[in-house]
Amino acid sequence: PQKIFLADYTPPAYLIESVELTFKLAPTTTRVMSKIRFTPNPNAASKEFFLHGEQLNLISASIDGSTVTPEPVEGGLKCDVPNAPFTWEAEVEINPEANTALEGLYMSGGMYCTQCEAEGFRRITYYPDRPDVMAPFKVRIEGNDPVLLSNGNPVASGEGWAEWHDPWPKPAYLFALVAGDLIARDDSFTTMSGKEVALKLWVRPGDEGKTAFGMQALKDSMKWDEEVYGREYDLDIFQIVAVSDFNMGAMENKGLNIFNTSAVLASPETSTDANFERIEAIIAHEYFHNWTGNRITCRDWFQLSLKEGLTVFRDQQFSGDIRSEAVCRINDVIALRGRQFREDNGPLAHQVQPDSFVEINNFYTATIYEKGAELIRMMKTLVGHDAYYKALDLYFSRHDGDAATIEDWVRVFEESTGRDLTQFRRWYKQAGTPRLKVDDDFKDGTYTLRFKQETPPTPEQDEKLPQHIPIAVGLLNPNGDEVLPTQILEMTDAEQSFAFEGHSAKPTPSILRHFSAPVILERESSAEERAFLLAHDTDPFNKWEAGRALAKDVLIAMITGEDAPTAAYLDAVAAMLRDDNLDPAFRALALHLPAQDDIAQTLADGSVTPDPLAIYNAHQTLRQQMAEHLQDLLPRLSAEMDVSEPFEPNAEQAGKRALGLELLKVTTRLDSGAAAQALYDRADNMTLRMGALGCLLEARKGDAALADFRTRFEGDALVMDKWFAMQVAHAAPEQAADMAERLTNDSDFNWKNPNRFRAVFGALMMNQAGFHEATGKGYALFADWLIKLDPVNAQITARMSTGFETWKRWDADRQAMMKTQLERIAATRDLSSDTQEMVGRILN
Ligand code: BAL
Ligand code: ZN
Repeated sequence: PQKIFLADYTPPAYLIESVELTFKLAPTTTRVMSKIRFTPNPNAASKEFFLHGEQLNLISASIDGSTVTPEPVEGGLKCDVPNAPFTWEAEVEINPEANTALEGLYMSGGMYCTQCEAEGFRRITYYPDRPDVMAPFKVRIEGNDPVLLSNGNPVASGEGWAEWHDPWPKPAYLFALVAGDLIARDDSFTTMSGKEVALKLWVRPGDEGKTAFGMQALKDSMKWDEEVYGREYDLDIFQIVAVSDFNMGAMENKGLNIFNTSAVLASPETSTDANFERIEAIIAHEYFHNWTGNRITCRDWFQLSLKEGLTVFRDQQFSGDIRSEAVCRINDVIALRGRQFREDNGPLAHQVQPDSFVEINNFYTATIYEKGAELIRMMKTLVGHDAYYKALDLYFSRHDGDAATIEDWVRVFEESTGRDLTQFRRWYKQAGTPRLKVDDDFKDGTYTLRFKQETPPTPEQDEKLPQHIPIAVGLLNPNGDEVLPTQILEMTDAEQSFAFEGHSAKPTPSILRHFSAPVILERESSAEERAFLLAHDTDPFNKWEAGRALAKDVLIAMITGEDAPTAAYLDAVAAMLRDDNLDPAFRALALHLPAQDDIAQTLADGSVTPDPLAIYNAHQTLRQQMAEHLQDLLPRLSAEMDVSEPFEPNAEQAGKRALGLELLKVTTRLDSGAAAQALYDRADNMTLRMGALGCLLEARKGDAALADFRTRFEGDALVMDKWFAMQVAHAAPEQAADMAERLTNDSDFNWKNPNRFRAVFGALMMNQAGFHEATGKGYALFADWLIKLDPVNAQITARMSTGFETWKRWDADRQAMMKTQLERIAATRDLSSDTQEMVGRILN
């Protein structure tokens, strides 16, 4: 496979004035007719006419009406063309039914759908499939399906045909087509300038009952983007389609978003609170792309974070505004640490703006998305609220209609705010998570914080320069009163001190409030100080962080055989739980133990080889100690968390359920699952049902509930995904791989469906002690299935190969076993370039 370099970017040789496509749909022999008006690009040096094309059967081609015979070349075709505007026409045949990669035009359960980002359009017809070639599209679809959809506004339709027109120039990756037997939830939205927009959420018959929440989330998103960013929708209609076989969560095609069913269908009986929250965020995310991604798109795929980082940041803001900001921020940071820090501290670490790639599909990563969002957040913190929105206004007005770059984005901020962001640009170009070491000093009333920053080497980047880090700091006096409200310290040097004068006693610092930068804070701290901050910090993020740090101290001390501050932790948790002024959602988060992966990474960071079983056992022990310590509190608190009102997926009810279920986990350690079984039996919503089932599985008492769960939900694919995933997620370490294997033999294990494959193998990856079980059977099983999936769906295979990305973290035996499996995958005949790239990078 060939590497592509950012430095090699050249403008397209030809631009497009208009595109007309006609689809004659047939499952194995779809014909696509294209009529494209090209014009030479005056800014391009090259005059070579190259069109991308993969797996296409060219039937005919002509230029200005004269038949031509293009030259087939690697990845497409070339042709001699006039040195003036011309019309290219072509007819190709494609086979949607044979398309298991789910890129381009494919079939999902008898319905036609498309996925074109990043490079799927070249599997539909010959085209300059690069994001900087933008054009308005007219599409005619002919087919037997009752519903025929494409981007933009409907023009006309009749029996067996429909025509669509998208007036907004767009790159091919935003093209979409859907045809099938679908049913719509209809609604409408009046934009801020009074324009009526028709809204349609299309699903398969039978799923209509799961569309109300998604529609409401869409309307909330449209309103929010008007109110907060001044962005109005720009077509007569906005449509969402739910599809069962989909590689991603969802896709922001102009005016016609296509969603994985798991990211849009919701009902209380089948979806958990976490599902509702995720669905709301993804609907918002895809909708927000209409401006940050579609109206302003990316010049090339090295700029992917331009649209993804910004759009994730916007969806995080949205969720924070309509739910609890503090709880959303904590959850976002948990996800960032769990995925992005793991990536950034292993062989797959890469820049937010990469310099090169082989397969762009491999760069839809937590670094591009979540770290990218953190960079936007830091820019906002540095310039302030008003300046941020002023810069965004300039970005939208200056770059509307452009295929822009990250450099364009940063320059807008510089020009709008007058700040020099030269050093800040390093965040886009330096991979790796900075370590921020802090110590302090108190003398003559002056309190001093001394910071040192260092970013460890990452692949192909040994040397790192200091980053521009916004550090939000507050100070508390010994009584727990805040004596310095949050200030933003700007660290730009490798070492830097900040002094705070006029303190009569040494204050306690609250550092990196709100997680103001994506760094790992390293500070020696006592259990007393952590407990003090958990009790008194006014910043909810750092209040939670103090409890988490204390829990980590306990777990790590248990593992390394040192004195664990268990009593201090348990007392602090009990005090926090008793505080009825605290949001139940916050208390639930504070009760949640740090992930086992997080503990492993912290140990490895400190040059201690982690033992997955020892980490698992420490978790178990601490949970048991928690149960014994908290048992007096449990009955009252659990009763208070009962929600008597009808189910609503709002933050308030969800918070109560979350805390109730955290308490149930604790209770289950004392009653062997009696309360969990009772809850399972009376649960009328999926949040409680699944929470109770999880507890029963942990107590190894889940057989009856599991059987009942299957009987209830056998025909519901999304719920059956949960049934598969939970059994692996909650399996004991020595049983997880066997369980996964057994489930692959289940008649409902439809492994070509990405959701089902991920349910089993995603859960195995996440069950750390199970995946890393000492005999290596988890590794072997996982590799077997990646090898099997690769020829069917390379994108999912490559993405899931990240299960092996931590291999260098573990002991010599495990390293050797993981390496053996990685090499076995790498040696597979005809391995996709996607998986080759990933496995190669993991091994290096
Ligand atoms: N653009 C791919 C799906 C998403 O990030 O919205
Ligand atoms: Zn996105």
